[in-house]
Amino acid sequence: MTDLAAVKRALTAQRIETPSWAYANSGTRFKVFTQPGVPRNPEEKIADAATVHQFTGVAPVVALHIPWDKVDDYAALGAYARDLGVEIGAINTNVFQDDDYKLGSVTNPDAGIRRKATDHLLEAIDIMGRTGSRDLKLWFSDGINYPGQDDLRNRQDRLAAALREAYDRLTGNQRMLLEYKLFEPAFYATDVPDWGTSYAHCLELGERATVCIDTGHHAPSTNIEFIVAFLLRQKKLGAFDFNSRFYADDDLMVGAADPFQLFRIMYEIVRGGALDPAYGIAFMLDQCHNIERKIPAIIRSIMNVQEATAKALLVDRDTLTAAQQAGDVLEANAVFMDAYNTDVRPLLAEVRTDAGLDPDPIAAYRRSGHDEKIIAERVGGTQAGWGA
Ligand code: LRH
Ligand code: MN
Repeated sequence: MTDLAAVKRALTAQRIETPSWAYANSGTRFKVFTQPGVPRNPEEKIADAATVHQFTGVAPVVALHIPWDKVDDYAALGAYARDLGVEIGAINTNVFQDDDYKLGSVTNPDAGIRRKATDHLLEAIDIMGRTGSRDLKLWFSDGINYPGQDDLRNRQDRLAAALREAYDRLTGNQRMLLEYKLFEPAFYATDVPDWGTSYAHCLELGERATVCIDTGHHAPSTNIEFIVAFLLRQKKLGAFDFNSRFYADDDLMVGAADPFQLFRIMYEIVRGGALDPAYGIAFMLDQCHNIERKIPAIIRSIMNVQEATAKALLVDRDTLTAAQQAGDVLEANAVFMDAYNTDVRPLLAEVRTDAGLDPDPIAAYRRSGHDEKIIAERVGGTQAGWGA
């Protein structure tokens, strides 16, 4: 029988990290549609993250992206965030927007360009020391567009050398999250294309290096929950970049395109004993709200993760295990689907009420008039986006 009090405690303790860049303008190569009220600086992005935490109670950490969130005083930015009730989380590097990185950053054939890219990784580690962040999050757009364009093996050697130099610079509780992505912007071979490549580099580096799974970075119909189960068993899963997609790296609200997949992923997390923040997995969102209002979209995304998590926690594990042991295929699947088909919204409303929050964060946010307030206040200046 499922212990409902334990389920509620786990949901109350859940922690989701929101990305500073999701509060800013974003788009596609076709168009970036700007919106009124968008932040103009890292402080306003952090203020929006604090607003999301105020209405959800489970998002006290905001990830930064450098140089999009470049400031003169990162320690002061950390203090500013704490004053608003949030912590600065992962520091994301950016070696994908500089002209020098056309043929690669840390994998570039040119040693001088590799040096420049590696120095950026080291700069991010220095920033972590000032913000008190644990996570260095690395994603490399590095890759090639045509067979023969460069040597696949040499590029891996160059990548390994840069990762090693950054890894050896980590101190204290700092760790490295190595994100993979099948393609885009490279369209023939990406240097960290899949979980296996990230995992192999992390093994080579050491225990501080773990894999980051971005749910939008796989070939269609990839069984992501298998990757989760496998990496948990190897103690090499460090983080998620949650979003959802119908086609490629669409970066839509997590759970919007495939709530069943999100449930299956969260079930492997629960089954692996990895939901508790103490386990150390960073559950981050990595999304782009190109046409929808950004703060309510992130609140909705967090609610989607909470709903998938609540359903995963409600799986009757004893009955499931008994059916699995008995080889009772239909019963095992039925037990699993019972949890998925459970309406957990009343349970989550209770959890929020117990935490002193409005049971419906979206309705509460709308009633608050906060969107209208930031639209009225944030006039002038330059809106933040994916530009530096
Ligand atoms: C790459 C990615 C990566 C970030 C960027 C904003 O597609 O998922 O995690 O650096 O988006
Ligand atoms: Mn990502």
